[in-house]
Amino acid sequence: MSAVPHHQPTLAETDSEIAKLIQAEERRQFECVRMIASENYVSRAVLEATASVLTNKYSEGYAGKRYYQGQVNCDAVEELACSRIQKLFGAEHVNVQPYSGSPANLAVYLAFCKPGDTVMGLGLPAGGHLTHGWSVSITGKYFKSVPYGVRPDTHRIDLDDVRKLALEQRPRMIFCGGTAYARTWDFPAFRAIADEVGAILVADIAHVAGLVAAGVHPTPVGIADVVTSTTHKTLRGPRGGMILCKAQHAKDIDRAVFPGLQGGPHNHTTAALAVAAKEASTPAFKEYAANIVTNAKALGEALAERGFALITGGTDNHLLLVDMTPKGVGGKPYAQALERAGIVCNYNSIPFDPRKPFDPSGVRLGTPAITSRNMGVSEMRAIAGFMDRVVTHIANESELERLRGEIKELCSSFPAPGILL
Ligand code: DSN
Repeated sequence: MSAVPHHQPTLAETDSEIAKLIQAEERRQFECVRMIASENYVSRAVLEATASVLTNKYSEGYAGKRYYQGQVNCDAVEELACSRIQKLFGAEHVNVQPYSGSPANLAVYLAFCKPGDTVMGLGLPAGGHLTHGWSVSITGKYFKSVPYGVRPDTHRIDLDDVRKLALEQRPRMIFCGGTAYARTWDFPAFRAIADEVGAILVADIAHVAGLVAAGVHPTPVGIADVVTSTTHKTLRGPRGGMILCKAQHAKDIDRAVFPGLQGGPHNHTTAALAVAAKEASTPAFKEYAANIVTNAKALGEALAERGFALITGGTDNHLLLVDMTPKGVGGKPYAQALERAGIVCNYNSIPFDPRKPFDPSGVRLGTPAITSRNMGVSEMRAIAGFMDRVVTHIANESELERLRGEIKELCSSFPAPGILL
């Protein structure tokens, strides 16, 4: 008798409900213009690694120093992922085990801070991340957080203000990086401020990691003490996190991730990250990253021509933050109408937003996913036109339905990585 059953039921046979939902999601991702700035399409190769038997294995510890036997393949996978990421970013040390960006950031707090220590990061309403010390996050509850903001006139970070705050507050740690900031981060300037007050400098490059890898955004590696990131945004890998640091911090970071914060790493994700790092080291990826920025600028210009108010007046990276107030509509109803027309983005607070976070003034747009479909400048102009028509016809469901058809038609000409429709 064979140990292997002749027929192993497929997902559709085992669980048709979930299979149908996955299929429907695949279709949605194919038929929509996806402009959530943190999302992307991973390659078929990354999807394959993510769906592999590596998910079956526990591997607490690090390569060569595990707590369970049977690591011959998982050690090699993690070593490959680390060495590829290390090379891609020029980092002295890499930890690829964080489950995502928030745990990566928490591990950094654990490595360097004690509860009650003062930390500084860009405030959430100004475009920072929850884990940079925002009040509702554990990082704002267990630490004394003194967020910096952006200037009321330009909506850009004012480094003189950051320095002044740092000199007053003497933080243990300063975060730079954000989720809704469309301008280049001046890492050397943050380094100088951190040095002046003796703070650890952490650069969270989750949003721009792919741009950094491709040399399209300046790198903080070698400047910040620690660099954290997700792996699934512009870097176009699986959902996960990573920490890059100077060699002198390697032990503290590794101990903070495991056993400090996490148990076994997700080996399937590690393998998929290794694949993504290999993809990101190619000339094609460099071109892709440059195109993300070209597209974001083109989309911004086309929107501005149509009277959309761009926070900071435009973008240096992959995202745009748009204040919908001059168009007479809130960010949330606009994002909802866009979705009905087949354009998916998120409503977002703008700096000094008079409205509440759950019903804010803005929308955030990003070009990483549509650029992965090889859409270019002429499609950006077409999308700006669609977005304008959605504002004009926001209460006209039949016009939104018509637009949905046009957007579906546009998408049908642009294959999406990982989707075989
Ligand atoms: N949720 C991510 C984003 O959309 O920017 C940040 O964690």
